[in-house]
Amino acid sequence: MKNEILFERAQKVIPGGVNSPVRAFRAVGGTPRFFERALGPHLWDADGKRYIDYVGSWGPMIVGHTHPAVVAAVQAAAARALSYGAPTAEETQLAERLCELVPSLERVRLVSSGTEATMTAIRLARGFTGRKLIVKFEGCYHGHADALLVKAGSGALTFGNPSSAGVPEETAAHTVVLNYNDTPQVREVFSRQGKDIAGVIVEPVAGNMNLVLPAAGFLEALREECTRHGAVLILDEVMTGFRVALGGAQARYKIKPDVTTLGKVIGGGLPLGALGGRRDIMEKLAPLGPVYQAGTLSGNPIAVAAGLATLQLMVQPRLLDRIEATTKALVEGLASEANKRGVTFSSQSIGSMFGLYFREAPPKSFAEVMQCDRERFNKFFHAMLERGVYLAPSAYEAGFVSAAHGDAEIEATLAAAREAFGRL
Ligand code: HOZ
Repeated sequence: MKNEILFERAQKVIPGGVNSPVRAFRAVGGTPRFFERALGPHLWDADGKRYIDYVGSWGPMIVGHTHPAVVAAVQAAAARALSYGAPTAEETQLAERLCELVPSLERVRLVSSGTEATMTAIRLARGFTGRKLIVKFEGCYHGHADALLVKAGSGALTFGNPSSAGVPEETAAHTVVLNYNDTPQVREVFSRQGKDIAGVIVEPVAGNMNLVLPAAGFLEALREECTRHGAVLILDEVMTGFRVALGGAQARYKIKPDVTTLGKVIGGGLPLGALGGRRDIMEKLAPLGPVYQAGTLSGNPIAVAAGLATLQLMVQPRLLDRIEATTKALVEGLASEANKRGVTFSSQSIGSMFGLYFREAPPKSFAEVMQCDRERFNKFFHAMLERGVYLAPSAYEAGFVSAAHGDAEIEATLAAAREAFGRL
């Protein structure tokens, strides 16, 4: 009951009652849960109900909620200062750690969100090449900067506004939208417009139209065409960074981008993003170069402390392998439960990210994602929620597992799924 009361009150002062659209539950219907605390793999809502969490704050909580080492680092940092608006040694330490883990990063700039990182990366690609066109892929979501809200995924897709109102046509005209995994189309566009393309931005594993893996040769083709035509290849690893592999999806797929955008995990649950890449490109950023970017809270000491502590936990031997195995057990278990009950369903995972699809096989394109049965997803979502499992409230989001999820959570989730599939 308390969730309902809180939602009603929120709607009187916050548009839609939420500060980020997907949270409003409009895609799945019903009342969003208002959370009061979280620990390890669990969340507790305002009514005191406990959930196994597969959203993980949309990705950041890879070591589990309120990990004692992260909380201690945050408390120690907060006791020293909340913000300086001036450099600290820890920012350099975090940049060094990122360069170590992701070898394509020669220089790193810390910002406060993934959106800021991608927005800056686009400006940088344009400033570096002196060109205007940006290539993106339908269903990929790169935050909410104007140039990137064209046929976007995530909430934009969920609510039927993949190209947002308020983005001037003149801005959208400089964004070329292609089909994810359509290599011939990429080649064709580069052969026609290659000399005008400033950069290509892509989620190396798409996680904002559910989860779609890159087809063999797709990322390689992007690399080749960008190199051939002098365009900047931007891998948006805000979601995949440290989830698909410790070195990001780029390590797993062996693709070296020119620029990488990061967020989520690198802030350990606090607002932090980053962009990094080739030195000659990154040094076009102010104060060294003419491409402007700034932020009062950039490199905030508390966010940096949370990020450093999280990455310190992530480098423990075999931690990622363990989360990957847990994620696999989850998706295989779900598919088997669906199968036993004759429900048309498929699933897949990579690292600690997963996708659930109400269709025969995992989709390979945006068009195939659109073929998933949304109504069935919504029913499944609510049946799971009732049974204490918190999935993303949209059929177009990837799911996330943390190091705190273990056999007990997987078993409990599969027990809930057994009943949920039975009710579809
Ligand atoms: N853009 C996020 C999902 N891909 C949602 C963020 C949120 O609601 O917090």
